[in-house]
Amino acid sequence: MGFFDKWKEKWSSKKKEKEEKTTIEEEISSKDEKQVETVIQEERENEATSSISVPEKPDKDEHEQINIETEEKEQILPSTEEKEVKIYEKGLTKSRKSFISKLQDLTNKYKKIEATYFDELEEILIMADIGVETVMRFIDKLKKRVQDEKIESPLDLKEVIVDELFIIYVSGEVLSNKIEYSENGPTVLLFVGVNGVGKTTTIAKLAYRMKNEGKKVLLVAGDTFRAGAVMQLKNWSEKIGVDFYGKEEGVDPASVVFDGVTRGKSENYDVILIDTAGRLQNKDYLMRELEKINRVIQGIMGKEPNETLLVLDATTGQNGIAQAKSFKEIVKLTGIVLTKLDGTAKGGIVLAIKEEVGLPVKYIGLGEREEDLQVFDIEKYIYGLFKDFIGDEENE
Ligand SMILES: Nc1nc2c(ncn2[C@@H]2O[C@H](COP(=O)(O)OP(=O)(O)OP(=O)(O)O)[C@@H](O)[C@H]2O)c(=O)[nH]1
Ligand SMILES: [Mg+2]
Repeated sequence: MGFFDKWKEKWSSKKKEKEEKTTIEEEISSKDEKQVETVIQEERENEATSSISVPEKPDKDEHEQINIETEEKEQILPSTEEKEVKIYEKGLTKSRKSFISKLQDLTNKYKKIEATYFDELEEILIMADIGVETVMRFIDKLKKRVQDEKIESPLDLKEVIVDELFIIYVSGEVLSNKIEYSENGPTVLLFVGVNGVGKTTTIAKLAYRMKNEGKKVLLVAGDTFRAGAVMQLKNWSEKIGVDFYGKEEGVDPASVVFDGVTRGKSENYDVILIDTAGRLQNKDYLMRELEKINRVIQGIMGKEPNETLLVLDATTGQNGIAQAKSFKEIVKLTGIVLTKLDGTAKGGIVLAIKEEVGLPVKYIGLGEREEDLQVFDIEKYIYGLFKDFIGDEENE
């Protein structure tokens, strides 16, 4: 019984829909007979009380009705988790159509597992950006399982493949996707990464999420280098309705961060999100700049930023891994934001990051809308990727 069974049960859309329909029908019909009818009947008899008007003193029956309505709504409307699963599914479509359909073709091609099957599997996984070393280890493990468990057909290997890929992510060091919030005073999040990876839009999307959670958010324009970067962040702050602190282009970013974080602290912001310029071309310069920014934050807050998140563009594949390794040498990173997963057909990069960089992926970008920035969840990710590969067909 593998990892996938749990999520197949829970999230498989076909099964889910069927189950939901029956449950709702059953629930409604039983309520129709027992409760809803009575309540509606009584309400009808209750003079002049229309379904929209709010009586001054609601009686017991009306309370009951409200409860029933809420219950039914909860069953009909998708839960937040289901909505998130849909965003994962949609955002991973490209990868599913390419990488996963190749796995499917391979499974169909071989009646029996043989050496060339593994060669082809290896190639597919490497092409999916999983990373050569990880793939090698994975294939060795798979071969051993095939031998130990006497697996003969590629069909029987499907779930083993998914399980083993999942194990790559969850084994060894436990990587938490949780953001470290401060108990007292503002939580400071610093975003770093090379040009164009999606730092500024990630900050905007995250600020939007946090604002909707009721947090008081301040954006600080620490990228004073690129022309238009300050304005871009300011425009975002206006669009999403959060506060902004910035100075003109060319000003020392550490001085902007100093003033911004000072304001954030004195005005009791919950979260301060700091944008930076990612000039990796000049490592020494960038290192000094980020050190200075860190010193400034430490001076005001008495500690380092709660999180220093490296933003990586998933479509750059192994190049992104190289960026992560370089940034790790110059600044203390606490996690990764992996953007544009919707734009890659390779999807395996999350596993390579875990194996080769050793940092947790905290958020992923699955599209350009605000809700497309999702907290990274390995289970939803694996499900979103492999749902067609494992599928329900063998059970139906
Ligand atoms: N499809 C897709 N596009 C994204 C995602 N995240 C960011 N983008 C796009 O990527 C482009 C670059 O984003 P920016 O936020 O400006 O990147 P940046 O890292 O701040 O770039 P610089 O300020 O130049 O260093 C924009 O067009 C974004 O809309 C994502 O998850 N999916
Ligand atoms: Mg930017």
